Amino acid sequence: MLVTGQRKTCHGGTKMKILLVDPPFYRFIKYYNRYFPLGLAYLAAVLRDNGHQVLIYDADANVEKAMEMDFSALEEKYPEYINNVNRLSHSIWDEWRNVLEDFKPDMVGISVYTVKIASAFRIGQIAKDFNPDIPVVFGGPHPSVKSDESLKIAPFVDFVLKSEAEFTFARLVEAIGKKGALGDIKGLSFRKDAQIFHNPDVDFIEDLDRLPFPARDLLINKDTYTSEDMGLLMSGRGCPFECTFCSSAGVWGRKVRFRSIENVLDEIQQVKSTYGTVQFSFKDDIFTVNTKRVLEFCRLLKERKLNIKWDCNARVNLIDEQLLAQMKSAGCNGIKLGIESGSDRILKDVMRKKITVAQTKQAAGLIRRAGIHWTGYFMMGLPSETEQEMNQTLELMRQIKPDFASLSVYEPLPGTQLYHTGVAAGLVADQRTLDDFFEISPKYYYFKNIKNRIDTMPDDKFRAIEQFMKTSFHRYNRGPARIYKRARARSALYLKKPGVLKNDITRFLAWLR
Ligand code: B12
Ligand code: SF4
Repeated sequence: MLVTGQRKTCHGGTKMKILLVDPPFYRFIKYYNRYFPLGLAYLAAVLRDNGHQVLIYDADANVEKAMEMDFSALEEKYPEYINNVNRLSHSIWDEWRNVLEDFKPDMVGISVYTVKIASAFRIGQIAKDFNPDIPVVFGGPHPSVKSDESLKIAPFVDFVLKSEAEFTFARLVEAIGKKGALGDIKGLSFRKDAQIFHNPDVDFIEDLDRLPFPARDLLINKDTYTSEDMGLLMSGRGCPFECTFCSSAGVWGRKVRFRSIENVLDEIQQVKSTYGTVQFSFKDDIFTVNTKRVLEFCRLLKERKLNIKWDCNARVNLIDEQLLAQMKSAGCNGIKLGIESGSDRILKDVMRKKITVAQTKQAAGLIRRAGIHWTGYFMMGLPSETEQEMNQTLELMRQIKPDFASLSVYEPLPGTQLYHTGVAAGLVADQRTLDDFFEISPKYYYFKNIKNRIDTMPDDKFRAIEQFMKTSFHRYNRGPARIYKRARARSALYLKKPGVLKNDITRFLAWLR
């Protein structure tokens, strides 16, 4: 494969221009989205350390003023998303062509989440139209478990790097530059002479402190993010639980690995001094998975006097009074909990969530008493779930009164246990064609019968319940008590950074529309 514009690096290898892309999704439907691609920023940092010239194009950062915030109506916009993906003259695709033209990359890497796969394919296709010699690499949660499908159906995808990919990507770039062997790069899948090869799985990085800090400075549009946007970070990787709907293990495995607390605090300090960030958000699957470590983190954070606010994901069975008090006094102003269901049968037999409704109620009481703003994540539409069980979920939400309640409708994510059970039961389509992804709404990607996504009732009945639940959740969140609590949780931030208040008001008005 011929690669354009290569030069020698100071290490004697071949220096490449690598463009990393987060495909557009929310932007196509004008929804609020300010998450910078943390995974790509990690990859970029390692590639830069290896002497390559790297840029990150976050094609999904929505910098326009008119942003939609009603996430309960998001899925209704999916057909519009698919239409826009298929409109090759769309301004976002022109923007992508311009980015290619300006940077002239030697290689393109694309981050792929299942919901965004149509966009990811389009990004790859346009890159190949621009220059057929550019290798296109897929990575991220979706291809980590669907590498074979991606390579089979998309001739413009050359390589897939599964799971954690910082060091394997650097090795792939080196192998391509030197025209070296690909067979010993773990986690790599590739096509050669029309045949697809899958190398053995990656060895996870044991010592995460070996990783450089994410290269936020390599985001093409870094000036369009607020200081708060830059505050995403991860203190550890992996989750030991085995919830049947969740795809965490496909990326990180089951063993939890932690960065040292000093390393995490150094990153916080660096981001604060570079971007003025005072609100951080931990994206670890479960930040409180090791409660002793969290207590130590809180102690050292206070000792360093970094004076920041932060939020994180936790689990109802992994919080207690002492922990919450320490977290609060160290600046924690937000906790997100997966509540999922109001039915113990669904929690136990279908989700294997290893929590009970009683534990949830107890945890809700603890957080309320601790005075930390909290979000509850709920889910409906699981296989075998009845109308009565869906009602129990709504009832539980009203009883435990989270400060914000988020509802998602179950979809079978590749690689999850429920996905495999669904395939065996004939409810899940294991293979999709390229055309499928450009035609079907992302809501139904792997459902076999898109006209009936649940096995306990006819589709029209399910849709009516779904609509009722979504409206109920949305109304609940718009209640004055909820709005007041959110503003109160962030009031210290407003004093530190009046700009945050302005942004919140803009978002709030968009959400009320
Ligand atoms: C923040 C977050 C979000 C943000 C947006 C993230 C974004 N940039 O778009 C919000 C809140 C909007 C969100 C929404 C949703 N999310 Co989300 N989210 C996360 C979360 C918590 C952190 C993501 C992150 O930054 N990770 C940290 C980085 C370091 O990891 P990473 O991105 O996976 O990157 C690593 C590898 O995957 C790989 N890699 C990634 N990209 C590339 C590219 C190349 C070229 C290569 C070689 C490698 C590579 O290398 C990286 C470093 O090792 C993850 C869970 C988690 N802890 O990872 C879930 C997760 C990504 N979300 C998930 C889901 C299901 C959703 C929703 C569909 C939920 C819903 N029902 O509404 C929506 C839809 C999102 C959308 N439209 O894009 C799933 C994705 C599963 C899948 N198969 O796609 C995850 C994994 C959660 C889970 N455990 O199931 N999410
Ligand atoms: S849902 Fe949460 S607790 Fe369950 S496996 Fe996924 S990350 Fe872990």
